Amino acid sequence: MKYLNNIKSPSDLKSYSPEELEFICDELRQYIISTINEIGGHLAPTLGAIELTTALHYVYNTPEDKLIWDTGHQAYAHKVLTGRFDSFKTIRKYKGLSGFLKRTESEYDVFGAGHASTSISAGLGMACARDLDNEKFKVVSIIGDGALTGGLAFEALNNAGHLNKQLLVIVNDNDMSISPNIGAFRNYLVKIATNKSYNYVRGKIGRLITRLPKRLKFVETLLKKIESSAKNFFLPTTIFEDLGFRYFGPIDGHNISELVTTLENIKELNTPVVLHTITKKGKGLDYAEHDPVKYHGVKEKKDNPIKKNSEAPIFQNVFAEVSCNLAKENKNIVAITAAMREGTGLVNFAKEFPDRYFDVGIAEAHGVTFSGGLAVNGKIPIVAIYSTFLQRGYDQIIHDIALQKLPVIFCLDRSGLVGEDGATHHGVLDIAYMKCIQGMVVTAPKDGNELQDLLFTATNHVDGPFSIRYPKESSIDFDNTNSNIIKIGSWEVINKGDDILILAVGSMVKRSMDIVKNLKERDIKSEVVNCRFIKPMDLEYLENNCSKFSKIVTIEEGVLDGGFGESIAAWSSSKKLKNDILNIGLPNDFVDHGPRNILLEEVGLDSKALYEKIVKFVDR
Ligand SMILES: Cc1ncc(C[n+]2csc(CCOP(=O)(O)OP(=O)(O)O)c2C)c(N)n1
Repeated sequence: MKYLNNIKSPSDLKSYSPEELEFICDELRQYIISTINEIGGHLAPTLGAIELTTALHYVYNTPEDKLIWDTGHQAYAHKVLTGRFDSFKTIRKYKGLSGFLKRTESEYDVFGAGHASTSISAGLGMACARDLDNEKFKVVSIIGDGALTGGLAFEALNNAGHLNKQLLVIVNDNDMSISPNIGAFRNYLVKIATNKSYNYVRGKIGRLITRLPKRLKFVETLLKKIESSAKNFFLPTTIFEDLGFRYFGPIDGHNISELVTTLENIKELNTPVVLHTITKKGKGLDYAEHDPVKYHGVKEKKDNPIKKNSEAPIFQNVFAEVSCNLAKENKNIVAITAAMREGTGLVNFAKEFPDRYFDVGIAEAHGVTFSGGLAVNGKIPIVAIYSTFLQRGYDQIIHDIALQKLPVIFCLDRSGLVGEDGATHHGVLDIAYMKCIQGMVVTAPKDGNELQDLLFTATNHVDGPFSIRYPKESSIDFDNTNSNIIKIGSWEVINKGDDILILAVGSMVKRSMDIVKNLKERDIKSEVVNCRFIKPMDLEYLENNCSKFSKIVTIEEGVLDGGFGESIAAWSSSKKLKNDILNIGLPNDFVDHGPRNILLEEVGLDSKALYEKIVKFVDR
């Protein structure tokens, strides 16, 4: 790598001429493609942002000037250019670089990211702090058209237009979210980007400028003025201008010299500015350009499919099949996703029931309240959102759904530790945040068959909201036979024993069963209960059985504070029982990234660690 080897920080970039930046972009592209194809990670988003990243670090004086990336999945080139060229091979690996932005990783990652739509708010905050301190650095927030569908981004635009600070917002518009971007705002961006007359004039002028001999350089200014007038004529004003921003663009986000010139021209503007860049997701890699959905992220080459040890499909595939089956039987069932059609397993639902499928954009909060509206009018909404992203819709779950006892079904995908996406994406809070909501039924299936039954039960539950959490891993058992209604609040004893009581939740049921034999060999006979209802709990079982056991263990894949174990401890204490209770769960701390099985080992939730903890507990 002729160039990259010598770029240890963005200041090294500045020693090159604008013409050489193209070669640097080529190397970046080559390096990122070959590395990520080998080790896995987000691919297409970064390829679309290579020129933009290079131009930004070339023109701005980072890290004094602040570049704030939205979501962070497109910031791989930023990592490589900011001193992480060598460690780039460790991205998303255990103890390696994060796949998103992380302040503790680099001074160039000025604001952490992982969830979408945050960059304008964060940038505006920095701009205000700067002005309060009379500092002079520049603030640039980079946001994708997908992330721009999030309400938070609109709130920030509204606030920024009013505060009137220097803040450059770059819209990285590739017309894609993970799946094709949707929504009226997306249509609006397309309209600007594809205005035929303006683009015709722009193209002509652009070509003229590139052919101008050096001695006629002064004509360039004139031509640019003509272009600007053409823009005003064909695209009278944009919504951004109406909101108080100056708007520049649309410009070609892969034309590095145009990017550099434009950024240099607008750098000193002391107002809110939007620069609209048109990019291609997957740029420079044929197959990624043609199928950006598939190549949004790629797996590690040597990665084994999750099905390896089991013929059972992953929970997401069970959800995909069961939701379609239920929808065939019940015309009132509708499905809602917040821009995660593929991840949550709603691709077939969208195909089979296009009128009953709603992708609301990266707008979890809206998605929840929207489902409330559907429920009020007799629909049965299945809201499929990752546990971590549903945090965005928390007030809506309480105020719009639970308070009105609306029968909305929340399917909390990726609950527990997600693996390589790391701390921003682990779904470790949902037991705690759902459990405390009045009237919310909170469940976790032990396997695919139980997911099917819980979903069926949920579609028949009319008294209020119902939530189901499941991780991304094998569903252990799924034979797609008939669905059964499970009595609300009923647990299932799956192993009888009289020495110790193990109350296990969801993903921890199988892991508890895995150690029953080993415990028995040590003469510890364990009763294992599948606590599929985290709330309401099976009070009948607890009343009839708890006093028989002097030692109780609870196991859950969620943080201990506010978790299921606390419910058991509180119940036991309310009954003045004297059992010794061991709560096993996730630490009340942020867990980094790495393969899910390694992280489970690290936090002591693999079978071996569970066995050791329980033996120690019994022996003490
Ligand atoms: C709050 C939230 N919801 C969902 C996601 C999952 N997600 C990651 S990237 C992405 C698409 C972002 O699209 P865009 O901003 O246009 O970036 P692109 O990938 O097209 O470069 C989504 C939905 C997320 N990171 N955060």
